[in-house]
Amino acid sequence: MSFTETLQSLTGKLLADCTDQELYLALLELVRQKSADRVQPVTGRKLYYISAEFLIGKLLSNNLINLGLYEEARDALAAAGKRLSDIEEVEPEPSLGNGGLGRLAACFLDSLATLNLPGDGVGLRYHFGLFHQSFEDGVQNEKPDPWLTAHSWAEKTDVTYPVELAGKEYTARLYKLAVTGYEGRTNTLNLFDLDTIDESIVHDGIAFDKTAIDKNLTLFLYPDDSDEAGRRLRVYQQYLMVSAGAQLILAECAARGCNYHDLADYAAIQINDTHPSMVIPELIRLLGQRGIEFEEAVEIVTKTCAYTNHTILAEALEKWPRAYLDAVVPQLMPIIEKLDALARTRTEDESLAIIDKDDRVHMAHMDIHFTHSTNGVAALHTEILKNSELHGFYELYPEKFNNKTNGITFRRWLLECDPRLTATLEKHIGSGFRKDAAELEKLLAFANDEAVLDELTAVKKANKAALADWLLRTQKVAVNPDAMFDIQSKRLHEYKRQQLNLLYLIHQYYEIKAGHLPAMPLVSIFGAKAAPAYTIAKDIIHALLTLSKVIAADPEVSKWLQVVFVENYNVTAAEKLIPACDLSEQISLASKEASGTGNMKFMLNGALTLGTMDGANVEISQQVGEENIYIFGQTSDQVIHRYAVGDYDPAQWVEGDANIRRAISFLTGPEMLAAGHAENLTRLHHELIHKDWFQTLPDFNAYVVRKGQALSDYACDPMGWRRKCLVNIAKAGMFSSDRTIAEYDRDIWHLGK
Ligand code: 475
Repeated sequence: MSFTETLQSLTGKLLADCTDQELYLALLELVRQKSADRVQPVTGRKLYYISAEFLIGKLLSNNLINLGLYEEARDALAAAGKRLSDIEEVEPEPSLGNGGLGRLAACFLDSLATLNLPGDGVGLRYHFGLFHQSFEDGVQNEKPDPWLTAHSWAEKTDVTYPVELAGKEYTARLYKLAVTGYEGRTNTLNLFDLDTIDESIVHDGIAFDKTAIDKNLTLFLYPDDSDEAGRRLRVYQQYLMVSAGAQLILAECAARGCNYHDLADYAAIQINDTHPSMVIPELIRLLGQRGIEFEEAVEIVTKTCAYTNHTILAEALEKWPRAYLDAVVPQLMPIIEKLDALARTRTEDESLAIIDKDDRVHMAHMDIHFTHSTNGVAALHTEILKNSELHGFYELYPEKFNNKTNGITFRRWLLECDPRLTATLEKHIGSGFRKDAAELEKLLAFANDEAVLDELTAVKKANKAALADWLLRTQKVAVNPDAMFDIQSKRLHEYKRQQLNLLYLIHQYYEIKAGHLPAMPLVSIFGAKAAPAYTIAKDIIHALLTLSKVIAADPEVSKWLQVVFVENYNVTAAEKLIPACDLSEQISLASKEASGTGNMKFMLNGALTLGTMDGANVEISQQVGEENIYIFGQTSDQVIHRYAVGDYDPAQWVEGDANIRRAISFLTGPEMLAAGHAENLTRLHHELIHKDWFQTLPDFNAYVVRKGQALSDYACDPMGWRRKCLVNIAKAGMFSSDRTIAEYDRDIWHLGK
């Protein structure tokens, strides 16, 4: 049967007569059948990547690519007058993650299946992913973001497990979502849910009654945790995930012949940050029910589990008040107490205890004591964990600490999002890079080949035109595609310093007004969601939206400068933005961004990085060489020192520097107040002058200079710029998640053995 005939047999009609919706469902069914053919039996150790988030994004095109069906599908549809890109739009995006941590989990699943490794995900089937963001009157507005339709990728199964929450029994149901590898096997993402969830209890945006657990437990990805009921709900969610997950793991291993004593020969469990940490006591509890004594259970669990840390920000390290756990998971508390007592026999250092003197349970501490591996996600991050944040643990267990620098799947972040670049690369270096990312280095041979550099420039130009069309269609803004496209897209957080970019833009506004024209017109594009309760983050969004209006209304400035804030940044939007970027903003305060993965995506797509020596920027800089990246700002040692001394006073920087003073004052000046809200602008102004916890001001001048350099290189040395872009693409190979996963397997998991 031809591809067209296969699709027609699924729809029961000629393709030309089908709606996009019908074609979408037919393709979904086809993917389902083809991916089922690639399920393989498991032998030896199998990985369970347990994570509260899997930011998988839309799956249709990704699955078609991985199954080798993309071109056929596109051509068959085209022959019937249909466009695959229109059909992609029918699919709702599953936004089952907040940002980096969740997207990393999705990339890892892709690489596991591609490398033919047995590795499944375990998580929750949230009914609504991360909220849908819109801007109303310059302010972020949140609405639910449904993705579950009658026909969804996640298939309901008959498998259920009992889970006891606050003394009451609930039934967790398993849903399975096929994870296709590129020319590889099919693995599974196991998502748990309750049958009793009631979507109709959501009201006024994303508000809902937080007490009715049977109705709300899996309604939302991370409900707002700014009040107590919300935080408790998070514990409920986490326990549902780990208890059902642990029961699934034990059942699967038993079915393969495991007698529980040898669990570590059958399973490797990766704990993705602390959200799944309760899997440790839960497994000990379940092993106990199966006749295994506490001491042996501790040993088995330690051998089976490993922990990844994704952040050093203190507020993100989970510490649950003991009273919450007593209320929600009383069955775990005796075990956690015994683990605390056992940990205290290994060290006298009170700061390494699991239960502290204020009766808070430190989830990360439990992970480090009772797993065999703790890893950071980029070289600098792991060094900071070892030398400062987790230094006491490192002294106690040096052998447990290791680094696994993050990576991204090139199937989604190159083949799918940038078909033009993929085709150009293939023409010159063959298609080996699709499976072996290191082959991208072959491109270096063309670093001085003008024809190839011209082709790369043409690709970027076409991608920028495509982004301009998309912005016009979806955001109703027109941009000049001949300007330099500068993009900062990531979650809105003060440590990521969108406010530094904001101050730069204000600075440029003044410079242009004073007749100091930049080398190039600049379009500065932002994409970012702020947590609903994160006031200052929302103020930064407001300031950027307001500045965008002020500049647009000023013909003198708008010729040179435009600020665009893309609504509802998600994976789908990222796939449009990244291939069209010239300059990638990775400007976190050094020491604060554990790794970053957007930085890798932009580089792979031929953007140059403007960044601090933070997270994986350090490794990017090592890969490309300092002449092919724009680095600025304080080093992590300087930052850590400044925090240690504790004498940072932003007011001194404001007093001592006329440019800083001018830029900050503008926030509450007449232009901004006329276009925005005094409350938000004043609060942000106050925060920057009196607190500036993430040290924006000490890096301001270096940032202005370096960004000016990038603009003038782009404008005045196009050949040099293009060569730098080529080097960035060629050197991106090390940031493939295939490399990352191979390292996890080599050092931690030993799968299939
Ligand atoms: C880092 N999320 C990035 C990425 O390793 C890094 C924490 C608490 C509650 C909810 N979400 C979180 C994170 O900590 C997170 O996303 N961390 C990020 O992990 C993957 O690249 O630098 O910030």
